[in-house]
Amino acid sequence: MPPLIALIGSEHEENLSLRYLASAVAQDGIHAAILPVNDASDVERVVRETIALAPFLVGISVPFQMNAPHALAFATRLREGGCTAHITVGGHFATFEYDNLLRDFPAIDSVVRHEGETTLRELCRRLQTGESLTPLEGAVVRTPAGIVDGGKRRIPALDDLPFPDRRGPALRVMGVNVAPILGSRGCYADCAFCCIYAYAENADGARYRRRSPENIVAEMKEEYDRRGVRLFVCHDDNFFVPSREQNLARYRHLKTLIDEAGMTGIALVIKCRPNDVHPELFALLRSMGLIRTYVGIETNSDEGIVSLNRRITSEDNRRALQTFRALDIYHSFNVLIFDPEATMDGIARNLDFMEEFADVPFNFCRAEVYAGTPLKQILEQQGRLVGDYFAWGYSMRDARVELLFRIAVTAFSSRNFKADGVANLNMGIRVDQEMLRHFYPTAWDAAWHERVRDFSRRVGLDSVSALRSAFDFVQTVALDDHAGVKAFTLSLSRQVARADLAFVAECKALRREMERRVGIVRQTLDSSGDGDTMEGGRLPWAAETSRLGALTSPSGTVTAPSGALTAPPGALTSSVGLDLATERLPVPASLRATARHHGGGVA
Ligand code: B12
Ligand code: SF4
Repeated sequence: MPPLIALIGSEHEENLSLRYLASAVAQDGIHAAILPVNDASDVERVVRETIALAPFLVGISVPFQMNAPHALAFATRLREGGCTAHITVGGHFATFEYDNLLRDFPAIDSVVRHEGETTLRELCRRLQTGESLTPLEGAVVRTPAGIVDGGKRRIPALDDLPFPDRRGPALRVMGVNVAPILGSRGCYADCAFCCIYAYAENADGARYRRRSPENIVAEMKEEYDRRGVRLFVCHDDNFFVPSREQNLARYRHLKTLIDEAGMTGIALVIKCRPNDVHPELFALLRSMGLIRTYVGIETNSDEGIVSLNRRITSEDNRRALQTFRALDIYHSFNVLIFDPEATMDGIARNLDFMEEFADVPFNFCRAEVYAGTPLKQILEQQGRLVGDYFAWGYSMRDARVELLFRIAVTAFSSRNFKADGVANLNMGIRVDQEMLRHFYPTAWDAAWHERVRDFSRRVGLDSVSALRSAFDFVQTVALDDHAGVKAFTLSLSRQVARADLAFVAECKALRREMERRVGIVRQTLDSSGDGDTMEGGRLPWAAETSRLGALTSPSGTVTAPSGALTAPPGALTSSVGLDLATERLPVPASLRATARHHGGGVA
């Protein structure tokens, strides 16, 4: 038996953080069991499984600020259960909050900061040999004498890393095998609210690093041949550099390599900034199988663009969306209509933009405060930061904007923030529609496409209209008219909830139609021997429909210690747009923080 460590984290899809770490330690002959904890119901079982495995190290991934308390509570439960292994944590959140974590969670022995491949290998080596753990570059370690910060470790060239561990079958969505993949890490931009920028900037190395096209294609080819992957979800936070010529050169080369490798019929999903969207580049990507782009609009207000440090213009935003429209490339976006400096004028401009592009699935929310970001620093310096390191909050400078935010976050809490809320269903069905168009072209036709797009348009227009009525209300209401604000908010919330009921019903009907269309094609494939049998006789992504109450959800299974990934319950085999995207917005944890400091929201 090789020496064993256990890696814990959510695995809604293949968790590249853990899988890069697993392949890193495998270079030293260490086996990493990957134990997913996707929700609270997994915790006790995984604690038992981890202890039973008796690893010499347990690594817990803590990327998300919003659910960090749960991830960290896992360490405490392990100790309570008698686990004696070295417990280390890593990830975006842990990278910045290491001092708070080591202070507040005695179960944790160390925090690995920034990218962990090399540091984890070194930590494992020292634990195996009994060498002193301090100082350890890239880690902050608890010792009996105190906490020792080993300083930063230089991050490696991405081509030098082994490919992530792809044990188990690929996730299957709509009968198509899917794999997340990373062609780059970091981002060249420096938006004030962004923890990706903060994380990359804080590390010892370049803020934006890319793999060579050769290296990427070698991994894709392995996935294409061995696990039959056809949809590659590129988790690059930004697929481009700010140079049209360089982007064209890189992706022309990538296309040549993909063609030479004989990979046909593949599809790609990417993310980008508006200023990098050029017709020629996206026509090229479309020819390579691009089926969906998340484009970071974030704000179309002039003040927002400045205060969020977007370094783009509202013209860039409009041009990007017009380019996608002209090329008929599916895209979606998010708007941070609320930020610390937001004005009523700026919100009006964002509403106009959302209305103009209402057929594009979008969501809207407040700019949240993440550890390590310039936004956090600015608010702190201004004495405006409230809450704690798990959930920061602030009040907007303009009291009417703050009031509008509180009304909106209440009225739209289900539509915008629930995993199965209408905003996510809208994005989900549009991605599934693109899957259908790409992988089952005979099941697709223009009239059907227009029906699905019309659904999106009506959802978008409904959101804009409800927000506009709140906008008009806050322009005139007396700020101390609490009863009036409460009555308006309740009435708007009911209005949005009523509309949501109808949208959910319509989305369900569209999904049934989509299932019928894909089902016909797959039956033909199955009977000709070209297809494969549907699990349980129904489409894998029909779980989405079950989430809406139409079917019984399949019993959930998670990765066994051996690491075989099978579909997690319900939601997760359903829709790429819904579950593989990072478009889901934070539950309004900020509101909880604000509520603590301001005596509650409006409702
Ligand atoms: C894929 C992804 C998802 C997937 C999750 C996939 C899964 N694990 O099952 C989905 C779509 C489900 C998702 C959901 C969400 N996500 Co997300 N997601 C990402 C994304 C795009 C890529 C993650 C990844 O694979 N990175 C590549 C790996 C190689 O890098 P890494 O994660 O940094 O890991 C390295 C180091 O951090 C370190 N490390 C990490 N963990 C550990 C553990 C140990 C023990 C060690 C030693 C080292 C270590 O070593 C790793 C290798 O170098 C990141 C952005 C990003 N660039 O990371 C956002 C990101 C992590 N997500 C984010 C957010 C906000 C969310 C959501 C809250 C969105 C929402 N509102 O619903 C949800 C939360 C889900 C939940 N479980 O609660 C934020 C987190 C911000 C924060 N600080 O809190 C990020 C940074 C994006 C962003 N800026 O918005 N997400
Ligand atoms: S462009 Fe996107 S990923 Fe890059 S810094 Fe801005 S918000 Fe972050």
